[in-house]
Amino acid sequence: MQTNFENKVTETYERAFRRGELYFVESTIANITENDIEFEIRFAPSLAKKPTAEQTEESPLKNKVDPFAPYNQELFVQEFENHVILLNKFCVVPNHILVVTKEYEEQSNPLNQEDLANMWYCMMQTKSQSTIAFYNCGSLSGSSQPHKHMQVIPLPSNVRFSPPINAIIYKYQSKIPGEIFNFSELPYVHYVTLLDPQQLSGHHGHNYKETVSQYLTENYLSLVNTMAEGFRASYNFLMTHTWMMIVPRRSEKYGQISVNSLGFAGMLLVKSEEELEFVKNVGLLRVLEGVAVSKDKDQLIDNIHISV
Ligand code: B4P
Repeated sequence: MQTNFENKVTETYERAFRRGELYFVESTIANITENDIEFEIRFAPSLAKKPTAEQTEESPLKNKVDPFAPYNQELFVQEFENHVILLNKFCVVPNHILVVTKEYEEQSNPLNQEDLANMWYCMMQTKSQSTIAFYNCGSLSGSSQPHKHMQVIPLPSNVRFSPPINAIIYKYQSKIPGEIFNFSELPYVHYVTLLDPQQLSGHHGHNYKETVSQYLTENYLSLVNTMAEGFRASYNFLMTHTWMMIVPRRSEKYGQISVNSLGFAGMLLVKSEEELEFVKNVGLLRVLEGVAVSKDKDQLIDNIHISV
């Protein structure tokens, strides 16, 4: 059964779509398996026509309009004290939502307790499907809008490992919640922590939102603080019901392929046949390693040296 929140999201989505205020972008999925992970490559050719941030910067519209202030009322779902929940105007997956700050804040700012509380709220209120929340932080993280926004997308429930990166999580179930570790299967620097189901269950006092968001914030900050200081300006943050991950970035693209947080969940988006072939030939992990920081010691030392 759907929650009131889900009903509101679906109604808003359908109405905005009917009225031409929201675009559902058709895509097909190709799978490629590397290091025991069955990655999903989403091929969405019509997105290639959408102007990129780079193109927009070079165009006469240099002072880009902020799409979130004012936001399109047709995409509005709900408001909180400091955030609004909007539907994503260009979605590849239906009911993709954005948690946007009401006042302008930079997309390179770290998340605060209220950001995490409202991301978690959207995840908890989506009961009929699993979800993943993410934040493309900073200019190299794959973000195209500088106004602070977090995102939550529903995941397919008929797929065994959803998101695909979950295929390796089970090997790390003995890790203690709160402990920071990384997956040996991945060639790039990243930090993961498992979330404690007890801390998230609401058994800790009556102020559920406050205690849970405090717990999420502590875990998020310990991931951020584990990154070398110079990397804290651009990174991807991902959160599911059971884990959080952070991936420092050193470039936005590998070749033509722009990667956002979902790439590190094992879900990569490509916009042309050439990009699809490129990823198949080069290898998906190599693309991800190319935009992140390689675990290769020389590169790591080099990057830390440059960034401090
Ligand atoms: P950002 O954090 O700035 O960047 P992004 O998610 O990587 O999306 P981008 O804009 O770069 O789009 P792309 O073609 O790569 O997020 C900005 C968000 O605001 C986006 O969701 C954007 O669509 C949305 N937006 C822009 N104008 C808006 C407006 N006027 N009102 C409301 N929302 C507005 O990717 C296209 C879409 O596919 C993105 O939504 C992206 O998140 C999503 N996507 C990428 N990989 C995916 C995958 N593997 N599976 C499913 N979806 C995927």
